[in-house]
Amino acid sequence: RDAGYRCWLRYEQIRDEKLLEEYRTWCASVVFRPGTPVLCSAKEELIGAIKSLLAVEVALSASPNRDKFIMVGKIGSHSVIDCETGGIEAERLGSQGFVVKTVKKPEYQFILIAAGSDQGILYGVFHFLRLLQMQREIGNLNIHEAPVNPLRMIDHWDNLDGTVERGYAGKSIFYEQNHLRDTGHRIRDYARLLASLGINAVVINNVNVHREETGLIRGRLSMVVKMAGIFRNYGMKVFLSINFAAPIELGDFATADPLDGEVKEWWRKQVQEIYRRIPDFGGFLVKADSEHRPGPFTYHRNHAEGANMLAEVLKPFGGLLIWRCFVYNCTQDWRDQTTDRAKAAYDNFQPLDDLFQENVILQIKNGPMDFQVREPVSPLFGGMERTNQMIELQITQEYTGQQRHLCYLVPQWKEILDFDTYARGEGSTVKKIVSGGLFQRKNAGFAGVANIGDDPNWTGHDLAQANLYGFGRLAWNPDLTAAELAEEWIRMSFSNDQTVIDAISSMLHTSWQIYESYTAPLGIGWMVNPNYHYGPNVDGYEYSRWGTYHRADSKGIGIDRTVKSGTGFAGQYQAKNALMYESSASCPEELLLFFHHVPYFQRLKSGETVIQHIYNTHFDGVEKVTELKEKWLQLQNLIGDERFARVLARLDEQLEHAKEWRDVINSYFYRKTGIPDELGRKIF
Ligand code: GCW
Repeated sequence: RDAGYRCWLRYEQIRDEKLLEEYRTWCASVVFRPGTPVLCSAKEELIGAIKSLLAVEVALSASPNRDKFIMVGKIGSHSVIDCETGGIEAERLGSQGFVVKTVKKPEYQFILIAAGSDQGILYGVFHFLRLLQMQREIGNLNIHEAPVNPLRMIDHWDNLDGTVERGYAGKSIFYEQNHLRDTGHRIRDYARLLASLGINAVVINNVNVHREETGLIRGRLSMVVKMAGIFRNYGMKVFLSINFAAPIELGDFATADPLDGEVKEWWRKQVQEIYRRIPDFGGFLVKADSEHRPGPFTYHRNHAEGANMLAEVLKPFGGLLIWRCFVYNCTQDWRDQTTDRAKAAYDNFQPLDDLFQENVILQIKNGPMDFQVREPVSPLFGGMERTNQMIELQITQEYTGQQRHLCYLVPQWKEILDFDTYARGEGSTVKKIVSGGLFQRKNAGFAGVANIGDDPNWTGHDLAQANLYGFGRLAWNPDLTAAELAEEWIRMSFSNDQTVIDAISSMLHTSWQIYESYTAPLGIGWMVNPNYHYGPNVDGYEYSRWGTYHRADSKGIGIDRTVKSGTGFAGQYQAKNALMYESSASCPEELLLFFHHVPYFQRLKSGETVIQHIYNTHFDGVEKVTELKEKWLQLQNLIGDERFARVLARLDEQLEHAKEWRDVINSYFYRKTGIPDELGRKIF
């Protein structure tokens, strides 16, 4: 097995003799009576991990028979457990929280892992194993945890033919030639990885639902049944992306009008059959009227009418209907300077606030454009108080180096989650909106577009595993810091050696800004090769129909999105933010070109002009990649497996490619403006 395969569940044997002894005294005896599949998964994980970490045989029993042990069980299942958890209100733990606690009695001492549900126990076990892997003290534990976000979902853009849209780590681990791959063990290992983070929902097919995938709700339902079986054992519900025009495409109807009674009846029948075979089915995810996907617009119905029809059908079964807000005009004329893609989601959905059913959740991309290296937060967060919302983040690195460049995205996500929308005054952060807390909504949460494939190490770039890890942990608790998450991930995936932790942490922490510095400047985005979205092409999207322009000429660059003289996008925010973005003096500099068209000679706070900033950051970015590589080289003898060489190869590629970015961008602006670099460096 490839050293990258186990990710953060390596369970590498602990070398420190003292620690080993200490851990063994607690862990060699486990009291656990697993009665359900989820509890069996928890037991297997716990026993397997202890054996591997501590090289010890584990005695499993139904009741205490030693003076030190681990006790796992549901609150209400054992008098010893109840005696210790009596004071904890069920409310505090919720339906998925847990307790991990060291209990010291005169007769015996034990570590208790308890919860009100099977899922909670599974999460508690993984939490405990994280402590062991990180070599933490376990003699005085008193941990209570409950997830902040109700829905913690991974979205797969996998197609049945085995391709993965925007996948950079090989083929789908699920499908091949329209069948399930014979890799039940791999899907199970994937489920373990996700469960260890607290993920509780998985969308198993691409939001672009093509012909074959349309049949997943009917002819191919048995595939879904099998997948649901694997994920269920790890506490996850399976969701399907559906084709809004399925009533037509599966051959029965001439219309998919959501207000047509027969169409609704048709959906009801499909849903009934799905729930007959998968009683805990999660629900549907829908990309409608977006990038040529069908939707309610065809029938002059709005998104609420489209979503509610499906929601009503799912409701009796407890299903959710997740509706994406990625709706914009993808056939824009580039000459048209009044249409603004950034405004589209808000324009389409904000007027519908209050019209959606209770089991509908709007899934909103973090920014108003599309997962660029830098964007403002979508103004829909904080703009719809009476509608369930969840945030969609892109773990797969479509626009952030495609897992060939190092780009740790957690710092970016933290900025987004901590952004204050001011919807209910100060402190109305995005994280409080998507947790459901701010507007008291129970259906809310996180979705992340998966970055894994069938590469031996799951993510292509070994260090890209940190993004999946960070996403899942933030979905559990968005208050965790980027530094804490990096450290956890490094300790578990690589080593507890401080040199390794320091070096990789510093690489991760600087990587997003490094990537930003040699790609599109000051929040303008894009400048990539069309379709693939890899590699520099400043005008790649400039004269296209996708609404993604930079409007550079010989004098200036940027989009005027102000209310006063531009597209008016800035006005979609609550007053305080709208004002901040409206003026180029108060607009955060990293977003300057997103909101303003400015002359190249405009000065930034640093004193440098915009054009000089472009040159400087691009030269500097390449230098910084060299430093990344140097940091990694220091670890040669500390990471003794194929991961070392593999990451090194990616860093070499990144370095070459960063030079390409630097030279293409700098040459473009030098030629466009004729303004030389003040430092006289080589520009082509
Ligand atoms: O970013 C764009 C991608 C498409 C994707 C789309 C979406 C799944 O380039 O590949 O389609 O967003 O999010 O729907």
